[in-house]
Amino acid sequence: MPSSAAPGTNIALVKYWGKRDPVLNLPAAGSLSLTLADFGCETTVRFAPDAAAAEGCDRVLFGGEPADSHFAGRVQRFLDRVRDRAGINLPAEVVTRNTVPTAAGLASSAAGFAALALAASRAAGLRLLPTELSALARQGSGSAARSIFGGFVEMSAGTRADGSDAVARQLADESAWDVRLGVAITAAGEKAIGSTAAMDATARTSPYYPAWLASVPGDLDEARAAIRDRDLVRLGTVAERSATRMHACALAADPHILYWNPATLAAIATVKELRRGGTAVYFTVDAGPHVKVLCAAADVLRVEAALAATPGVVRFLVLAPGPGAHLKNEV
Ligand code: 2P0
Repeated sequence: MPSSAAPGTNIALVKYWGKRDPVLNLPAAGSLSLTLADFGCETTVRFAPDAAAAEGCDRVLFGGEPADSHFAGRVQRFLDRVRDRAGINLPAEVVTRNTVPTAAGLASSAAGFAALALAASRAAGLRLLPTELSALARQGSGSAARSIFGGFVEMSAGTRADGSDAVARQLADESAWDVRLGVAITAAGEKAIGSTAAMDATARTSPYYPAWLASVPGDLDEARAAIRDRDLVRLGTVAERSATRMHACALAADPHILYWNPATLAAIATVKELRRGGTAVYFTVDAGPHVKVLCAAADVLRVEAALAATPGVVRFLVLAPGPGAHLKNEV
């Protein structure tokens, strides 16, 4: 039976940047994120003798076209883990499309591997617990472990060598707090350097990397407490600090890693201007030039008006907290 899953992506408020084991894809520190509604991908998987694209090769379609060999290889290696676990040896067909607006430059491996973990495990006959799905999704992409759960989610670095405790858990569900995540799109196109390679280069060459890792547990404590108390000022403050420290650490790599463009800085200036005017809005930036902002739902129109009018911002999207990954026919 084919299985379809359509999780939302997630935006980290305490960032993941660095691995303790690149083979098992274990993070070097924890992270904390907000899962978003309707902003991810939809993936259908079926295992069948006729599913192969060629001998020994799964068929992977992305947006209706055969996926490039890099992505198809990453998917096939992920599916091998699922086949091993389910004890099957059938080729797979994977049909995936982004539900992110096209050309937004925001396609995310977080939603992609969360969808693949759920859809592929079900299609292979497995019924995994959410924690097991999170560990499986993590092996595709670290941030994907978080998109298994909705709302506010914490990912643990874990301490076990096999990574079984490097999983996410939900802190508060998507209806717990009426916040909005806005995305100021500042440029189209591929990012300068993929996050996996950039994390590796940062860990090897940035003199600030140990200090970055040492700062994460305190930020997690602070963010957890802020979510518990629904304290937007406290959560926003720690989110900005985590993002700027992550980028400072990457910027200190050799050669440096710089994701920001002039519009990134202009959007950050707008956020600070809004705050001076009394609006509680806070920014975060991932491995790309776009600026994400966190604010109360009641303030989002004012925030949108200011950011959409910022020079270099080509589009502004407003997203609400969303549920965790679920099968499409089992809502
Ligand atoms: C995050 N990012 O916490 C951080 C902040 C980007 C910046 O997780 O190597 O695609 O596949 O585990 O999950 C993006 O990294 O990296 C990411 P891999 P992933 O959201």
